[in-house]
Amino acid sequence: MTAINAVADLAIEGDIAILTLNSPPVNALSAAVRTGILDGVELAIADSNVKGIVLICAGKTFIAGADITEFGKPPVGPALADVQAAIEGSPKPVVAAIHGTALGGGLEVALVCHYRVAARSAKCGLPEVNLGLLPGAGGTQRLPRIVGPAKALDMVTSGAHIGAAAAAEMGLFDLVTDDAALRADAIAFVKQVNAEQRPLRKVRDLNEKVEAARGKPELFADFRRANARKFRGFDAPEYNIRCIEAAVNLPFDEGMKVERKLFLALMNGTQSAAQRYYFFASRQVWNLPDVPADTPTIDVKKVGIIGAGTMGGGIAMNLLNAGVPVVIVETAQEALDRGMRTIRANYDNTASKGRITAADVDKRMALLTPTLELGQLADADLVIEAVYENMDVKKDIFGKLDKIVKRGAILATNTSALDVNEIAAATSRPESVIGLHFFSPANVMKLLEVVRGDKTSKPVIRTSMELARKIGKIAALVGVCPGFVGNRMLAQRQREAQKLVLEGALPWDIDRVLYNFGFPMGPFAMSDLAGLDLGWIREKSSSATLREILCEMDRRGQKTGAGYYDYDDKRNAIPSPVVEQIIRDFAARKGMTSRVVSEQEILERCVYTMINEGAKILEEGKAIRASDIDVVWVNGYGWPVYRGGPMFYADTIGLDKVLAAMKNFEATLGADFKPARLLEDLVAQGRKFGDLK
Ligand code: 3H9
Repeated sequence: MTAINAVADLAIEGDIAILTLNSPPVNALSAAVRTGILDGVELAIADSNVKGIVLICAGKTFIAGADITEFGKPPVGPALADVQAAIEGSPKPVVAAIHGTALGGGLEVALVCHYRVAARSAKCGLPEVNLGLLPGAGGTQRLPRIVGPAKALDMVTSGAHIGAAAAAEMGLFDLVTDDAALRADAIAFVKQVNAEQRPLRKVRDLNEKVEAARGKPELFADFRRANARKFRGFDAPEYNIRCIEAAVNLPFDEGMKVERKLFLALMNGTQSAAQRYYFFASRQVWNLPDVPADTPTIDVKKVGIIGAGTMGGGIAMNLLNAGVPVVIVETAQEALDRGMRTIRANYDNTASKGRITAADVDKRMALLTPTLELGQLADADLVIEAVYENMDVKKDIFGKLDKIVKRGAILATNTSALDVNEIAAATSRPESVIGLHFFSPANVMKLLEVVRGDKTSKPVIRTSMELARKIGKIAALVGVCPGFVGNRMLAQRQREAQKLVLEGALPWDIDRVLYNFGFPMGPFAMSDLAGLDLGWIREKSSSATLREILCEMDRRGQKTGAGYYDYDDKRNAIPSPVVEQIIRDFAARKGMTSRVVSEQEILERCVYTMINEGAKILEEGKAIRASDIDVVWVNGYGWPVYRGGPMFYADTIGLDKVLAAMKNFEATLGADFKPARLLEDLVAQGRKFGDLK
């Protein structure tokens, strides 16, 4: 065996050279890996005893793509295109032996090999779109030549990982084999290619499928139309589509030029910078400086959930999906039955769409035990309280749990804003108490805020984070403060939205600005969806706010056919002249004179105040890092990932600009805009949120 460099070695077995890459964690195409491949292939080609080459990887995966950490830095080492040219132009057959995930540049390297053999558990895909990019190493030109333009469009714009069997069916893999036999079967495959004198197939020369689609622009027009909603605001999907169009309409080398040009345009843009940042942010969030990964954890074999309402039921489903037995507790049989029926109906609905089988539904329901007895939670390892937001009720429940549940179990509250320390103080074991703030609908939303109380123990924190990962959530560890990270920042936006309406902007003006910014909907459309009467009590309502007035008129949101907006029978929102008049009258009563509010003012007041609050959260140590705040916003509140998150966005536009605007607003509109100390300090030091360690 010859070591090519630190990450590649070449073994000659009989007349076959086996080039093995070993660059943990994911064999990304760093300069060293590119050098290793290039030198290894050249050495094998130069060796007259070698008749064929197998390219294989050590560790958990085949090449998972370009090395994202190299992006934006000056290029070093050989260009990937030169590495690929050496493989594709090799006079001896090169076979890729694929296990784990062949993604992005990894699949593009496999596509210049003459053949591909894959382990049964392997997957492949071109996920560049999720980084705001497109496959920039020939992927957009070679993929449609194998799978056809229609499937290629799906793959490059979704970034989906395709299983080995499906990939083989599409022609991407030439042989699928048992995982343990991959190396041996890949070697056998090259020998067979030689024995049968099969051609050294170059994907670039396969023109049949792209030519068949030529002169059919409707393929692309239809695809764009069908996905317009999904792609809204993102640059990368459109650029990916243009590349597939180029593959169909232009000769290979011309198509490659289009791909290069569009790849560089994306790479140099702010969207990809934001999405690449988010990729690392979403991994960083699991890193807890004072609660390392080797902190002992508690084995969670049985979970109790208090409350079978929407929240409790949704939380239960997360656990059942992961195979964790759940006991769900209610105070009345009727509520318990209703909760059970809802869970069952949700599962049946998923099964009817073919996403799970009827057997899956039965298996999950069998793990769920309904009860009216709190005593049934005595041996639970984790109890999650999910009743309505009332401190006295929660304290009462935690006091009872303290007496019932075994020592060492985790006692969690799903509160979205209340003081976890106060709840913990209702027990004799505050170290076991933590907040697990699920977002609604809890079985769908990815985010979990794990709220650490002053006394929460490290094993309880670590266990909560691990459990979050197990049930497929993305968790951010936050500290106790009103609304924690997400709702605390949201409150700023809500307050400004309400104030802006009294100053002269209409709900739909504000919604439009935030929608165009990239949110799925604005605050007023959101209120209509959630129901304006959340927390509204008719007896106490005194027309004191717009919301009260609307609720009193039975305009309680989409469910009553009217809220801030009117709704037609297809639930399309229509700006309401009635509401406009109500607003004008209400503002007049408050002595406000209406003025024209610019779109820029709407955006700045709604978003900069959130950023400012984020700065305060960091200042107070309620979030570990600025990027954790961004993870919360992308996953919990629909912040457009192509803008990274509020803190990254602030860094992108410039903290000095945010500070200047806050100061201006403070001078005219008062203390709501007082800049955070951290914001002032960073600007004074010429630093960004991203520079904070
Ligand atoms: C591309 O290929 C462009 C080309 O078309 C054109 C070029 C000209 N680079 O996710 P994990 C790190 S764009 C650098 O936790 P898993 C990751 O940060 C690329 N680092 O593991 C983490 O580090 P740490 C297209 C990378 O098992 C560690 O590896 N490819 C890269 O849950 C483990 O990662 C992609 O977009 C990378 N490419 O999932 C694939 N990938 O331990 C991106 C990972 O310090 N990667 N790291 O936190 C993935 O989707 C997942 O990592 C994968 C493994 C599925 C591979």
